[in-house]
Amino acid sequence: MSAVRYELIKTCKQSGARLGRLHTPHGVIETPIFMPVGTQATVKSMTPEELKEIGSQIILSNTYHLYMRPGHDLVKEAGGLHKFMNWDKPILTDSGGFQVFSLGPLRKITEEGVNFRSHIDGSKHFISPEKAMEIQNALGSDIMMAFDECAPYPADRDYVKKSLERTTRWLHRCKEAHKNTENQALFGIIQGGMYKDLREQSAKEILELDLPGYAVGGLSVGEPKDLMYEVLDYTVPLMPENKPRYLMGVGSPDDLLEGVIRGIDMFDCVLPTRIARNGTAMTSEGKVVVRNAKYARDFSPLDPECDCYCCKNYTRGYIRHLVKANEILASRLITTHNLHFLLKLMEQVREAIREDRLLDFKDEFFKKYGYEL
Ligand code: PRF
Ligand code: ZN
Repeated sequence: MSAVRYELIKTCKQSGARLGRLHTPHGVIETPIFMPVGTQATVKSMTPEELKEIGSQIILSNTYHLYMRPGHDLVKEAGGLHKFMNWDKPILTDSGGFQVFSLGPLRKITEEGVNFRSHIDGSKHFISPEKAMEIQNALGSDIMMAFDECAPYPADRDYVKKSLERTTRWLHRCKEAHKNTENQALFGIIQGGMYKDLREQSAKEILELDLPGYAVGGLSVGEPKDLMYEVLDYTVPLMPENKPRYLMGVGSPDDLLEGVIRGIDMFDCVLPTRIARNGTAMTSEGKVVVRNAKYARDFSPLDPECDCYCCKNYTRGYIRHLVKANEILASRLITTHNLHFLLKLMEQVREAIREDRLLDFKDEFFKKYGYEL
């Protein structure tokens, strides 16, 4: 038995969207779902109680960062990541591949794995598929991602082909090295850049391993939005119906809707938490850059339609003051609101799928929200 099981509840009559349930060792997740990012074993500025309060069902954490600091052995000694950070709901860990590749000149890729220097102290390290599994096994996440290479954009066809073939070989090594299949599910990642035939090749190779879930990687790497939607148009239909489909690193409201419509079940992104910390809110009327001078005397809530703790109790003018004064509470309040906004959006999306009106919901949402972010 696999640690994670996807239950398809229904498919939307207006689109490719699916309503489902993901059963994990730490509870059931309603899909489609957005996963807040807790890179360093914390969703920045939020306690687990606060995350639950705004409706987080699952969070994402990062192998690379926890390996660098405090080290996976220490987390294991603490009783695993759930216990270490006091979060008893599901956790998905990314493999470190993507984060290591983001280090740029600090890293070198070989068939064996990736050599890199720490972003913290410059010390030398190596992550291979086997190491990525060892680290994630020690962390004890419910869902572990395969160690892959996310090709940059743009990249020539020849490079992307070699890269996706290496990602397939790495996936075989991940599966072989994965201990603890009873409690942790390994998800494979489809690569292939913006090339249709290469996405088909990657999907075919990756699906052969018969894993409990699959992700689409290599998107939202700087390509135009329409190109990402086009790649999803031909990639998602290649993925199995009876397994969860995860679009990695995507989390703007418009991309979430476009992804769900094409059949994606899971998303993660640092966007809502990152822009919160520089004073930007996602609202039902679009982006509100609350640090702007025009909000100084605006004593209405961040989002008049929102019922989160922040919007029920504080004004734009007050939050702007906190942002300008560099007060910690600004980050906490806007993060609370932004996460609540995206989690509520996904709840509305699930409701719309249930009632076969997701396209109508999307039109209505865009009319108010606009297309920014
Ligand atoms: N691979 C992994 N993590 C990721 C990505 C990927 O391709 C992306 C792509 N946007 C985000 N996070 N392992
Ligand atoms: Zn709010």
